[in-house]
Amino acid sequence: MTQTSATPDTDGAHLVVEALKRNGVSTIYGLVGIPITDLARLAQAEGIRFLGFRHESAAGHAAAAAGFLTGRPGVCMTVSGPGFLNGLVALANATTNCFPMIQIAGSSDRAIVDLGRGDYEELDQLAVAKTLAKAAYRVNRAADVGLAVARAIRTATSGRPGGVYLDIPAAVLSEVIDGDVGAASLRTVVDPAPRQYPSDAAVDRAVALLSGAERPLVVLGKGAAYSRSEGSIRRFVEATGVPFLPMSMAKGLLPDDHPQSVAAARSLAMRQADVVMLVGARLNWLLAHGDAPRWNPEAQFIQVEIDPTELDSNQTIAAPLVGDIASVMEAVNRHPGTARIAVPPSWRDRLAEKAAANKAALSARLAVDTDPMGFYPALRAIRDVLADHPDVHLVNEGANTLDHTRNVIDMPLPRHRLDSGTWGVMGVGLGYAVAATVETGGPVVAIEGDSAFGFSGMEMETICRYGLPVTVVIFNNGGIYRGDEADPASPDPAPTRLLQSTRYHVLAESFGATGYLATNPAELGSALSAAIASRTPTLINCVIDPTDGTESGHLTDLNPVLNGARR
Ligand code: OXT
Ligand code: ADP
Ligand code: MG
Repeated sequence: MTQTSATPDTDGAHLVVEALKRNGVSTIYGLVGIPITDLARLAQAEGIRFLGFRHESAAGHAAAAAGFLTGRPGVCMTVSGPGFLNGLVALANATTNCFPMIQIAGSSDRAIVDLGRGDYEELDQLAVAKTLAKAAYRVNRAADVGLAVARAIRTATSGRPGGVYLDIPAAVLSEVIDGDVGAASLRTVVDPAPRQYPSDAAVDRAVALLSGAERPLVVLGKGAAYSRSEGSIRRFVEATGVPFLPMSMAKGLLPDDHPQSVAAARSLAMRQADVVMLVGARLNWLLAHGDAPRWNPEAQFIQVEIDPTELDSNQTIAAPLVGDIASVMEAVNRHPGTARIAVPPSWRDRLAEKAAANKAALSARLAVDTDPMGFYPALRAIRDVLADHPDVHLVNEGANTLDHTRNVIDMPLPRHRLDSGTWGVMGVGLGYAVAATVETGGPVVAIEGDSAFGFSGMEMETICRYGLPVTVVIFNNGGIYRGDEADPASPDPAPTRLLQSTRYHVLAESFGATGYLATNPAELGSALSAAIASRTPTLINCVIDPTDGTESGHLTDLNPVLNGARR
């Protein structure tokens, strides 16, 4: 192309980097190859940090976690075809969890793909992504890169956050255009997630409902954590005295040891509450869809939610509060009727009594040492160490490993717990861990079932390559759920079995991490203390009694039991 201006020509790849930088993207999580290798090099040369992973799922999960932790879309970059598909699990998971994320993938020659002529890594990526992401866009001209990046950022962040796919054909990355035209095409998104205020009538209705409640309950979900409105939520909860129940990733939004937390009286609170205010939490499977008998069939629901189509998806919402949580909670706090909301002492006392009984029962279980070590004594050791490190971000996946850890380890700070989330998905662990430290600079402890670890375990090398302060604790019970299942009818191991003899700590040492083997709480506690203090990559292979686990953890009821399947 002939030069028509004083500014040198540019190309699609340079414009992608410029567009991202202009919109504050400072990190890309990805995995290079045709056609994005130079794009990644360029990004790094231009000051965007490029973190290279071993598998696109992990890179994508890292981008999703970055989105949750920062409120700005995390960016994942993948190659075409299979690399794109590997990343898509994370993009779909981000969408399901309402985390803002953008997956940028290079793609093959449209003219060849669209006629099915068999291009390198041929796949109609846009069509596939459309079914799984919040939105999917393709850039067909270099001059549209600025618009496309802006649109992706706006879509990922505004309203209900989610995953956006951006398809950039190789030909667009290398398309040369006039420098002035390119520069003029770039955009900066203004106010990517504008505030959305609730109507006065909606606030009146909700406050009136709460004022008449005899057994009110607030349920805090990860939407509340994402919205960073812990200040206004705390003011509301403390001014009214309403008990609150944190969902898993909302733990720490208000500290778990807050006197109004009823996490330890979950079933009772759900079964008896008469007015339930959902704040950034959906009435999905994790809340038994709001159905009896887990819930009081007479309960009336208030829902603070940014997406109006979520309302009534399970139960009738008697008082919708549509808006962003920060704006809604500020409006509720300002309402004169809020000062009149009162919680009958009998309701508080009943919940407190149940919580105390459950806590006493849990303490008793935690106190018993077993040989081999069970989940509870192991978690006691971890709990005692983490109590001195409130700044640690805790990543957690598995089944029993997930459920026990969630209930034993209190979170003191908001957005410090990242876990399997709405899909109950395995494989988020090491990607989430990388993002948690990259985005915050703080130390991370990832508590992983041995099966869960396997999904992203190779990212231990990534953690070592970048020298990240991540400690991975593997609860190695030799299996999916437990490690003692035998199948007398087959010479092969049972489908749930894994090799408990695996020396995960030695595997980690081969990447340059410090490895520990822990077989009792004392070894585990001292290894974890040393690991956190060292701020270097560490893996603790924590050997757990193979008989100490239940099928699917706390989800035993969801398993169809088939005749003849279990011996
Ligand atoms: O109120 P009551 O009396 O009822 O008591 C409750 C609380 O009040 C009380 N509690 C407390 N008491 C005292 N103190 C404190 N602090 C306290 N806190 C709470 O405790 C009880 C119980 O509380 P809980 O747990 O909150 O309540 P409940 O009613 O049980 O909770 C319901 C749920 C649904 C909200 C909760 O259980 C929850 O959040 N669950 C999430 C579960 C989940 O997502 N699980 C992961 C999926 S399982 C399965 O799918 C797995 N796979 C298949 C697979 C997946 N997922 N993904 C992919 C990509 N491929 C395959 C696999 C492969 S798990 C898995 C690997 C498993 O093996 P691992 O080796 O990794 O792990 P191990 O199992 O450890 O071996
Ligand atoms: P949990 O699993 O913790 O119960 P969910 O993921 O089910 O939480 O629910 C989170 C909800 O929060 C989603 O419905 C989402 O639309 C909503 N949400 C996310 N961000 C905001 C926000 N800023 N304001 C209002 N609602 C939000
Ligand atoms: Mg296991």
